[in-house]
Amino acid sequence: HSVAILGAPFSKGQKRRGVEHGPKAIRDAGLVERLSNLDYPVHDFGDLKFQHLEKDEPFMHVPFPRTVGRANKLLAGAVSRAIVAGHTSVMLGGDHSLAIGSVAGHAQHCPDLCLIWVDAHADINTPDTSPSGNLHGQSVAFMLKELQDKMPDIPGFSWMKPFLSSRDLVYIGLRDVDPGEHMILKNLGIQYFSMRDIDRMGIQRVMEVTLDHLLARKQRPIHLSFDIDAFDPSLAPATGTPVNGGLTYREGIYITEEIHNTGLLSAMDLVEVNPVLAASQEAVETTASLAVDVIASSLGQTREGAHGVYQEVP
Ligand code: DIR
Ligand code: MN
Ligand code: MN
Ligand code: MN
Repeated sequence: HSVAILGAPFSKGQKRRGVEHGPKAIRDAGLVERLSNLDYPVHDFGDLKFQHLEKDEPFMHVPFPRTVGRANKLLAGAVSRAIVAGHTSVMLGGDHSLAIGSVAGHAQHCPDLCLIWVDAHADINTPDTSPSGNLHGQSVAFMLKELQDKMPDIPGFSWMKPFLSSRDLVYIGLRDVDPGEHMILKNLGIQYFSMRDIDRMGIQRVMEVTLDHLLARKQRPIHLSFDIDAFDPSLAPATGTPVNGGLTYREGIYITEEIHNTGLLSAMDLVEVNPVLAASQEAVETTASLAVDVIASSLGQTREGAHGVYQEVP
């Protein structure tokens, strides 16, 4: 199995500048070299080239709808081609609106995929419930079949249709959920683990229930969408919407190790690394190097070490 790295330097799903430099920061932290220690080929396909639109009027209070829609259409095609070519797709954001295209592209060839969303936020607002209007807080709402009649026709998104059922989604790390989002989570009965749930159950039990919920009926491809702000801001300061009380390093890596161990990870996103918002170069490097650890661990780097199958005991 091989890995495809797709850079997505894009920031119009929210209003702060800088998150478009996420892919470069993550590569500079040594991503490709770290993945070359694992035992499969890594192809870095470079950065996608997103088009700038001269005129893109807001839809209701949602900014840049056509720009975000078009970027995600391009990304969906790239992810879909990577999956068809037999790669595990690794998308480097960019803001989290990019998950729309990444998961949609993955679903084109894996319609039975399930989605694990690791984030401080639920990103399940509709334009009506969204306090900010920002599309990076609405990504999941575009995907869910159950929200179809709550989603207006937003310009730029006619290329896609909702493709995911609410029972095929699990959240981990939530601690900043808007009132309208909480209503959606409850009404649709979506499985989620807030930071409070992690405090109560422990991350080991959280992962057991997560994987059981998604995989007990049948084994199917996993899409992991990892927002770096799921981590505590002390570990990931360079991000647009940090929220106190996040995942520890060990909780984050345990999540990705367990996902790797299923053998079912088929595509992932690592989003919201924003090098411009860090207080220092050190803060940028801390955050980007954490992102590299998350990706490497998702793809099989272990903390206990590993020896190759053909290696002899000295
Ligand atoms: C908020 C923040 N719920 C919104 N969302 C963020 O704008 O919809 N997502 N920051 O990552
Ligand atoms: Mn997010
Ligand atoms: Mn977030
Ligand atoms: Mn392995």
